[in-house]
Amino acid sequence: MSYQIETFDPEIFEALNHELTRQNDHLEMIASENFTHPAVIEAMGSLLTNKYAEGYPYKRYYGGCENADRVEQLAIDRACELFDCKFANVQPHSGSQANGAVYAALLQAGDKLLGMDLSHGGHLTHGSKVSFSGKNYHSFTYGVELDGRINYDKVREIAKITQPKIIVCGASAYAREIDFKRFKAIADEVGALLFADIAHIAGLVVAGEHPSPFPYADVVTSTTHKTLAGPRGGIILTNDEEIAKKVNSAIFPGLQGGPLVHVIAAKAVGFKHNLSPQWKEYAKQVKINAKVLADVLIQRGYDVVSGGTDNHLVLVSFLNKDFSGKDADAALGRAGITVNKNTVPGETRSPFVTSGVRIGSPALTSRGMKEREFEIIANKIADVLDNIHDEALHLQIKDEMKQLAQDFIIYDRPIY
Ligand code: DSN
Repeated sequence: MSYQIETFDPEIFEALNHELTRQNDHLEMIASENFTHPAVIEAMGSLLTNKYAEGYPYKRYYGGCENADRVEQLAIDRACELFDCKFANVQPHSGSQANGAVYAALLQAGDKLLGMDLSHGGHLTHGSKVSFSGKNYHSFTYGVELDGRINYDKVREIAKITQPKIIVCGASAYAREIDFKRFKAIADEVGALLFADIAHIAGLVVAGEHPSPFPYADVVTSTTHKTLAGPRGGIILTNDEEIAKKVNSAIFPGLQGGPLVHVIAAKAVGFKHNLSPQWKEYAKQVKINAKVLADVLIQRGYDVVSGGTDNHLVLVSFLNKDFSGKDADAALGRAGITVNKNTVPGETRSPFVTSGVRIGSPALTSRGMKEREFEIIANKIADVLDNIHDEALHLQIKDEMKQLAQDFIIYDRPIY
């Protein structure tokens, strides 16, 4: 098959082909990455990229939006059906944009927010001082205990002292269930709004494999590309009409201009995928696979934070080892297994070095891998970590992992 890009821009085409080889040959275990449905990629590569559609369906600032209206309304309706809520904004270009819009809608500059500390598994946009969320607002943080779990009594104590206007729950590196009901009770007690960022777990939530933030959270955001396996982008959900109106104004014209109509189409296609009966099986398998990973690593003597996982990821701590998360990330990379270095509870090293890695199951589960493959891979991860300086072994494992990966190919071309 030939593509226009092949002859029009051979340099980019070559990079795309190398990326196809990388995605097929390596084992992708970054917990926030996934393989999207080829139909999602088709929608993203469609002619809808040509259209300006500022505004919202049937209330646009430009003509010729009838197809954009249909596409966006379908995305909204499917998002509401999927998350069982009344209002959805599908225009955020990313999860960070979605979070920024929630703050812009519900806070004034300088207002207090309470979110999970980035180094404890939270997110930059949950109040980190290097992000707009910590620069524009007065942010406070809660964290996890040394056992890797949120202590809800402590969150309550901090909330009572700091009196935030909004409490953010949700995480990027937390392996246990989030108790939205407890967060809501704390928020109610201090008169705060509850904002749940479910970017990491949304794919599990919609399958009933993690409790839903509704009806507890006042507003919910997610990315669409992590466990949801859709296109790269964000969404904002709520059951509150007033909040929905404020959020819509905060996204457009507050923070963004023209929506990415091609990406909104891809979100709609992704939601259709999430609404299919097969999705529930997928989400179940994501959790089973993560648990196999945790169990094997524990059997092999590794310190799995919080002693296991309830979701799609496992955090492994090397606090008691003479190598860092950065060393482990590099060694696993040499072995064809892509993970990311991550801070862990009780961290002693810098955020660039860290004492842990975060390993996720969503992407390989999308490739069709199950318990058997995860057991093999988890043992290979342990082999690499046991022999962190043995580069020859890492390269040998890379060949073995490439062989394994060949039986689970999703894409046979870089463009759909
Ligand atoms: N960068 C994402 C993650 O890896 O969790 C969060 O935005």
